[in-house]
Amino acid sequence: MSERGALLASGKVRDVYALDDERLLLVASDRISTFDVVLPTPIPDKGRVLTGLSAFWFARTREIVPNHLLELGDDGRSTICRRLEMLPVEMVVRGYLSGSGWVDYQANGEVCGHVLPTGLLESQQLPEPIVTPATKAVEGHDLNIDEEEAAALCGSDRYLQARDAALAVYRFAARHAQERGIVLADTKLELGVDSGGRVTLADEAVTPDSSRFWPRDGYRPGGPQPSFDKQFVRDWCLATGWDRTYPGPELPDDVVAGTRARYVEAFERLTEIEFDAYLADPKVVL
Ligand code: PZK
Repeated sequence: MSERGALLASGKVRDVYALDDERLLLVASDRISTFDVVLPTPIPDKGRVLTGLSAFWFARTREIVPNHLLELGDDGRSTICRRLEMLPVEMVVRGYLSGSGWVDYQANGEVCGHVLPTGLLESQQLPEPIVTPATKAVEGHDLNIDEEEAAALCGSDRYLQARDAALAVYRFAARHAQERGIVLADTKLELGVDSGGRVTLADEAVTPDSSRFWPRDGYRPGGPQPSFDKQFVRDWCLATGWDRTYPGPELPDDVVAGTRARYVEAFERLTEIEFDAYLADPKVVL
């Protein structure tokens, strides 16, 4: 047992430690994954960008839904969080038709039981944002379910509270992002229940790793949109002839620098805070 506590869960790019019965330590690394493979070369400060953005959204949505954030670390990449009883489903909120939503829509005109208008294009904005729950399977292989199944897994009252919270957070963040030149196509939110029974937002929130961010300039429905943060790295990796299997290619310095610049640009556009100010004192986002 280290002073970080016991490792509770480990993701591809971050770790969770149990500090005590009530608190967790979340640590975001600089690792980057593309096509579900973690690349051997880190992107400096990527973990800080994601931690800072999450803390920014938690601070600005706390009136909409309570969240698990207790303390933002001086290193900018770790947070102390309230330990929750996590819901067994992830809430994906989709404002645009992309990814598995587009795949499912093409197959039967529905996404997780939401019947959508006919004739929608890939990446088109939906008439209203929808919640498409998914069960937490092996990472990168979440299984979409319909809202009836999600309600059965969570309890219908809890499911409806979580769904309403997720929709409200998406609407707030999508409007904020749109006003700053970024389309928030969709976002995956994780919620839990605190010791008082309150549905509470957890994990990271509205980061480039949990969401699709598209540059508003150049947004054209009718095909896939370039990812704000990862397109540069994806294009470079594929141009090497990489077959998308482990291990991925090592990144050259210019690709590392270009990718870091995109993450920092997303942070600065969304927060309107200079990233150097965040590095000097992470609490500026709160
Ligand atoms: C919790 N994860 C997901 C997996 C990660 C994160 N506040 C909380 N209370 C209880 N459990 C969790 C949280 C949060 N957040 C979330 N696992 C446990 C996860 C792998 C790596 F960093």
